Amino acid sequence: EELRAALRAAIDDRRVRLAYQPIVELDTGRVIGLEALARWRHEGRDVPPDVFIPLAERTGLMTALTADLLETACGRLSAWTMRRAEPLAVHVNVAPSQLVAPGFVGTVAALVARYRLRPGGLVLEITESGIFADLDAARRTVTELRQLGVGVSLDDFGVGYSSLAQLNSMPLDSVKIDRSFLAGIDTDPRQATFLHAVLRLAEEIDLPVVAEGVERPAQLTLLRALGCRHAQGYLLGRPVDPSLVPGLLGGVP
Ligand code: G
Ligand code: G
Ligand code: MN
Ligand code: NA
Repeated sequence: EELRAALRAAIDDRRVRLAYQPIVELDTGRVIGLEALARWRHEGRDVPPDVFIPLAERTGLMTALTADLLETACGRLSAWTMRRAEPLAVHVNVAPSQLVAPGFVGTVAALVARYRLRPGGLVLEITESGIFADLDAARRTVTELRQLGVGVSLDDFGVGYSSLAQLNSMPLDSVKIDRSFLAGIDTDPRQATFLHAVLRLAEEIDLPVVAEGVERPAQLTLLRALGCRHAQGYLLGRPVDPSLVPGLLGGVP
């Protein structure tokens, strides 16, 4: 209850921050996207998102938090792309409840207009549990988002229980392969075979893939050999403060 009040105040004062982790095109090494990850410092320590995101969900703060973080991320995106020719995407995680919340698409539409976001500039990361709570509602929302030029990526791909037929019926732009699929690929041939199968599957249904959780050079080598084009992970870049992002983009800070 105390923590909830503190979180409420932090949202109201816009003190929940975003760190940005690069998403890299493996062929060129270029940063093509940034995943925004929420960070909250409370009484001198970082409260992990695994704690405050579920707290916000449980206590009715998620709509306010999501609106605040989306606003922050879109503002940054707009500033970072102002004098940039190459496309850049900022990915924002959207909790399952928000995807089908009344007013969500309207909130996003207002930001797209206000910041004049380019198509594909904003990408929302959703999870299978967000999709399957209400499949029809989710499909409608995803369709509307795409009409606004907002990308939709399925996060944590492979760990859920969705049938491929259901996934295939969702107009997604990409999938992010959960890092558990990469964990042992450089030491265990069976894991590598499994990842290969997941990559083939995504290719089969025409979905671009981002591999998550690349920590070691050997994983990167294998991903390249398997034809994976985009990846994210500590080896390629940790989540950083927004002030460091222009440096990552190769521009003048
Ligand atoms: O860095 P990492 O510890 O940031 O994040 C832990 C978990 O919290 C991940 O599953 C991530 O998707 C989730 N998360 C981080 N930021 C946000 C956010 O802004 N919104 C939502 N819904 N989840 C987030
Ligand atoms: O659920 P989602 O994929 O949004 O979660 C992103 C989480 O993964 C964040 O907590 C982020 O800090 C973390 N993360 C990003 N790269 C790596 C990595 O290379 N290794 C590990 N263990 N975690 C990572
Ligand atoms: Mn994510
Ligand atoms: Na993920």
